[in-house]
Amino acid sequence: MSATHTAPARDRLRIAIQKNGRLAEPARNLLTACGLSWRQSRDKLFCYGESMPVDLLLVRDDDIPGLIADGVCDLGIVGLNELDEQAKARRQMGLADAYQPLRGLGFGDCRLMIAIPEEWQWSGVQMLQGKRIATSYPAILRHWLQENAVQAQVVELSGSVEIAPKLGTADLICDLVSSGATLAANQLKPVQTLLDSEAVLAGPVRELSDARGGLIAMLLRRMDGLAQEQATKLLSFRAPGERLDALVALLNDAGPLVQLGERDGLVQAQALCRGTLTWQQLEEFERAGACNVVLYSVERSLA
Ligand code: PRT
Ligand code: ZN
Repeated sequence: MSATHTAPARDRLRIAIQKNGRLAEPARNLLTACGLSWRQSRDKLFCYGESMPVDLLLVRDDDIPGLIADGVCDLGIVGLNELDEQAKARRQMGLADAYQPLRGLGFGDCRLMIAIPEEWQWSGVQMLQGKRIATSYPAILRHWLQENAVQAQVVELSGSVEIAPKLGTADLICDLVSSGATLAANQLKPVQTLLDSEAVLAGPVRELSDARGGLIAMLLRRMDGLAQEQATKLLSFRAPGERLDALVALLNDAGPLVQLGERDGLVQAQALCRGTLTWQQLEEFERAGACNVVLYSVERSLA
């Protein structure tokens, strides 16, 4: 009997995304922007890919890592928090890695944080010694406690973690935070980050060798293209010709400057810029001699 297990080859790719919830719509929008379309409506569990052989499975986010591990789906869009929790739980059970984040997707940002009652003074990790910590992320929390040599009791809850201190079932919590409003409403304050999270595209640990491998490569290329487009801006401005070099030097990662002509002693110029430009950077640009400064979004670029 062979010791190696070979998954049956499939020629259609299957992606698991959240059916309802915070990541459902942005995940679908991202895949649509990558040129995918489906036959079924959004409330169905399975969407058959029309433009490409890429099908969707609409599920609960908690199920996504397991679906990839079992080979039911090839890719998934899920919070790094969920993926990392299940990956660490597998390791703690002695199981091999079964999935990995392939790309950060730039939405669903949040942080997994330790939060303590407002009236406590945070004096560092060691003050957690002997405390009861409520969380829905027991594997990440246990791993972190161990790394910091802290012995604490992990109280595992599937929801409403933030009310545990009030109910007396825990002393403090470890939960996801985005605006911080939920913590404040429960008289808790965030003091320590365990994980910076965002939605990720998760995939198998080994590349797939059948047709699905090519489909994944194409999807990744399109996602990278989209990310680059979103990060590219066109900066347009007017400035005295002798100030142009100094002005371009202020822009990090700007493409070649294009001069569109001169009027009233000022050159009309444009440059493609990668990354974000803050208000402060634009104001500094103006102080250095530029006027009529406008920053445009770029729809498509072959530059
Ligand atoms: O039904 P299903 O199981 O699929 O959905 P779910 O209810 O488990 O997940 P959902 O839709 O709430 O979240 C999906 C993913 O969104 C999470 O796994 C995170 O990756 C990401 N995300 C981003 C968040 C938040 N921000 C967030 N703020 N997930 C949850 N929260 C919760 C948090 O747990 C806390 O209760 O919002 C509250 C805190 O928010 P603030 O703004 O008050 O700090
Ligand atoms: Zn869930």
